Amino acid sequence: MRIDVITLFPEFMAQSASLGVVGRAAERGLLDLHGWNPRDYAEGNYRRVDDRPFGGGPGMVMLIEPLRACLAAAKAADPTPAPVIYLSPQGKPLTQAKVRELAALPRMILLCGRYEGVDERFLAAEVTEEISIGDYVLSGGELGAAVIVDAVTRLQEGALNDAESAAQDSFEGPQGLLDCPHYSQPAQHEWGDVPDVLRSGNHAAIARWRRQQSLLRTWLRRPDLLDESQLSKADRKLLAE
Ligand code: 6GU
Repeated sequence: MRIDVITLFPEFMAQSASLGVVGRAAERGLLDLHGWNPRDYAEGNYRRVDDRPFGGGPGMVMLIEPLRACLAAAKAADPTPAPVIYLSPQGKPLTQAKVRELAALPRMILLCGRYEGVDERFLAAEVTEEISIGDYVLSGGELGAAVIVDAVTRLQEGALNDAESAAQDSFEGPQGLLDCPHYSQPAQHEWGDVPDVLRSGNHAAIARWRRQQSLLRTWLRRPDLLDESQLSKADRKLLAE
């Protein structure tokens, strides 16, 4: 998948995409990430990318023309059509369902705003959709873009070493449940012992225990994710135990 990121801080994206699962996916050719800096498309000695807002008030607004030229260059670099996604707290909250939808695309363009925002006329003319990563304030869209890059990259075929690990992650099951607890060596520790069932070798019992833990955790921590009417009879029984 190709991802173009329009940002005043392309180094930020390059850094976050060079490590771990995302870095390895890029090495494997599963992710083709490109940074585009509007400043490189700004005119004049000062290469201005922002100016004061009409009507007054604090902060700066990103100008139409450098963004327009930058986006045009990004689009022209590859013929594959791509949605233009603006990262902003006014956007639709990101969900794993949305991540799955984006991960299936051949390409997308992520637009990171800085300062107080982007001239509304650019957004109206060029942006396909607006996405938020949560109800809190960030200084710019870069962290949101990094979140999307990570989440969609791990869903690319061959990005994870153990194909199983994606399917069992939180939110990835058919019911979108939280993950179960995990344990490793030592089996006995001053902070507690590993549950016997995980050491029993009984794979059916282990699967049942894990499913029950996922259900319980989701019910306790994120009841908003759990639609009990949608649970299977077996799941409802596990939750009631
Ligand atoms: Cl995606 N961008 C910005 N700039 N602020 C945010 C956000 C995104 N999500 C929450 N706050």
